[in-house]
Amino acid sequence: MIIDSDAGTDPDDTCVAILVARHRSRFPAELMITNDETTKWAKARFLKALVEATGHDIPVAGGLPSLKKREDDLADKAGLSPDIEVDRDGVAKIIAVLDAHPGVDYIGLGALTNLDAALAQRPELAKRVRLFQMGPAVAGGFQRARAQYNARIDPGAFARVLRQVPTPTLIATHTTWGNWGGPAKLPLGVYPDDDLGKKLISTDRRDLALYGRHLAAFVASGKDCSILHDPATLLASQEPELFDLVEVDVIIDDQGWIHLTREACDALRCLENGRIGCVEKAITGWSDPPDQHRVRVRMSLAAEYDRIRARVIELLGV
Ligand SMILES: [Ca+2]
Repeated sequence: MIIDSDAGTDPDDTCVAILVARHRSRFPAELMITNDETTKWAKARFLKALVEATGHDIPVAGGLPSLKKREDDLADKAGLSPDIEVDRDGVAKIIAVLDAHPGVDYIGLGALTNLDAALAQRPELAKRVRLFQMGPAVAGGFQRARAQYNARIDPGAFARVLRQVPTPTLIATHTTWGNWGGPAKLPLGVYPDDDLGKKLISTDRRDLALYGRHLAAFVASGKDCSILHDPATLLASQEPELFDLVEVDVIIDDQGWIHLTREACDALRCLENGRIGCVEKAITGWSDPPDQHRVRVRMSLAAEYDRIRARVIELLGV
């Protein structure tokens, strides 16, 4: 397993790193690599310190710097990323892990810049990648005007990787499906004043305390909560029964949107009542997708929010 994370902005990646470090037999990660990285490797420094705080050991390496050339991130500004040395050869390490195994679960929690670079060097390794990717959003079914963050940060890399690896699993949860007037408190949200948030902010455990400080900094930056998108994506690799998954053909465009093909719309319409609520707007407002490469994907139509949240809390050992 490889975890490709943009830890240091939204604390949901922080949660994943703790889960993986504490449960090596369940999540056999051989590498954590960073994407959307800063020019000072703040994300790798943060992840390395976080893994160390769990009392376990997983190799951490910095990935390619973000196209945005950002100097720091939220965790760095909040003083959570110590000035330590980190490996910066993440792409070479991805290749080494893929070379060593016939199949590797690749947990994509941000941009796909690193995997794209690895596959550009060694395209024959694509068939070994079992990709579980958080996002993206379906065109016509997302409330925001811009494509989902993980896809738009490096949309070329995103499209190339999804076209190369065998049937990627794309995990969307409530906000990625559009956030059309959902409940006031999101079921996968971690709020500073809910049961989990309060424990994180008052804990003595070093790893959870870092998560709590990160959450506090995130909320202070203007967000209501951190949503457990990334832990849900990690769980999808081991417990797919927590999701309603369907296999369809889609088009990935150059901005990071996915478009349903006509055949995908027809197949989705044939599903039982209630299963396609999350893509209903995309289906009713459907128009011809751009004429590009078709990609077979497995995408989530629903997620067992309460079970996912309970599982995360159990595995955190809060
Ligand atoms: Ca992330």
